[in-house]
Amino acid sequence: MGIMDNSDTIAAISTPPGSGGIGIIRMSGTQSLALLKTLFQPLDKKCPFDSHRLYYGKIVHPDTNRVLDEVLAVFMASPKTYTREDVVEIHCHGNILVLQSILELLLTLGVRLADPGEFTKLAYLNGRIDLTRAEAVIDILSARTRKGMEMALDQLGGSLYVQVDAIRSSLVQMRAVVEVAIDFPDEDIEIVDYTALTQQVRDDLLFPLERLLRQAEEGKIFRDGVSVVIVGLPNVGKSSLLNSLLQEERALVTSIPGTTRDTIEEYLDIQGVPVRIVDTAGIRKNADEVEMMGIERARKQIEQADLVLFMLDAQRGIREEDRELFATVNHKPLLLLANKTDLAHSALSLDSFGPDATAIPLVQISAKQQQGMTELKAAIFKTVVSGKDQWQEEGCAPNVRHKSALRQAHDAALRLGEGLEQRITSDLLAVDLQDCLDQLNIIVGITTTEDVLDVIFEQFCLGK
Ligand SMILES: Nc1nc2c(ncn2[C@@H]2O[C@H](COP(=O)(O)OP(=O)(O)OP(=O)(O)O)[C@@H](O)[C@H]2O)c(=O)[nH]1
Ligand SMILES: [Mg+2]
Repeated sequence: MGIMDNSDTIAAISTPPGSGGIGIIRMSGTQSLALLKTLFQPLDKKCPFDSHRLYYGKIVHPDTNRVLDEVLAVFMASPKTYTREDVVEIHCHGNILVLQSILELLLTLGVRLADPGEFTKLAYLNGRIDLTRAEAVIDILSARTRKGMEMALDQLGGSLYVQVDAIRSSLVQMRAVVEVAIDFPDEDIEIVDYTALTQQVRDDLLFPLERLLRQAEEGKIFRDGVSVVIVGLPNVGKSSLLNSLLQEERALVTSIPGTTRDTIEEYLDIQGVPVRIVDTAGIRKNADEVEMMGIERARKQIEQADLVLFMLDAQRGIREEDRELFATVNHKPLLLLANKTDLAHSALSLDSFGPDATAIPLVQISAKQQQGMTELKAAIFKTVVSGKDQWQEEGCAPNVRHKSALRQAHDAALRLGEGLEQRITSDLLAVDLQDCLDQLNIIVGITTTEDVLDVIFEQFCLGK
């Protein structure tokens, strides 16, 4: 078996490592079908390899005739495929050793191992999907909540593309008007209807761009999630709360102060927001060396947190140490928790916390009895989302990359508006129009630079 140059054909294992019911190897490129025929022996000797049909057979090493696995194989003819090239998928048993042996065989036949995200990059480069849709694929793969998933699917369906494209169309049309005037400079004033253009800048550029920027703000929380840290003196019940929220005995709970030493983090879905919840070591002064290290980590978590749950013991009441700790976290967005309310005889008074604390929401809970959890989750949601929950109706969530281009497009549209007000000449108007258009082209991937593309596709896993 000689080595052939099949390097325009790429392959990778597309299912996650580990064992499962099936594992899939995907190939894309002109040699896909020929390669499949080299190593696949269909049960039906006269197998026609019709496009998009699954055939049963064996993968057999062409040199040794050893059977590598019993599989189902499918050939999909260009262009109705994921990459728009010829694609082959081999559905094997879900064992990484089987998958690797078949992949290695393909590589010895001259196939090139696909880079992470390369299949999706091909789909984009070959014009099947725009860049916002390619990015949606990453979001689908990494979504942690149902809502994040819905947002990503909407974007794959074109929710963002359609809105950006509508603005692009307006810009192209406005540019045409302005360009006519450039060709007839003497009649500039008559040709450019400044009043009409001013209105169009507002209605067709500024308003939709501003809406997209708002959506970026709102969507961020559902896409990226928030980090919430439970903080308090030792023994107030922080780990009990973590366990109660997760409905599992994740962290050790004892009546001994100083039980938790390391930080423990887990994920929760709170009404669609992926919440990273962190339990920390109780903070106190006279701790041993290991506990001190834990306290140091707790401090770091506090600084990185989007929200701090400051826990108090309602039975024990507020002590000087609580006040001192409060003063050190007071600069962060906070929720106050009065825990162990099942043991408390009277409501916790926050008077001694000073005027700062009166504006902070206080939630009464019993971590041990799992009381107040619904109220707590609602309070967390309200604090992190605060007024940003109109997202549902809009169904589009530009990411950080989109947002920065949207901002610049908005700046260009503002300049354009000012220019129209000052009756600047058409050639200058054309510059601002083009600046605005350039930014939108970056979003959908018409003029996106190679290094930006690299950053995007590097986020993918192998085989996608
Ligand atoms: N009655 C009652 N006991 C609780 C409640 N929450 C926690 N406890 C008890 O308080 C003790 C300390 O709980 P932990 O969850 O370990 O407290 P912690 O804040 O994580 O403590 P450190 O890790 O030492 O900082 C345990 O004995 C818990 O069973 C509650 O709501 N009610
Ligand atoms: Mg603990």
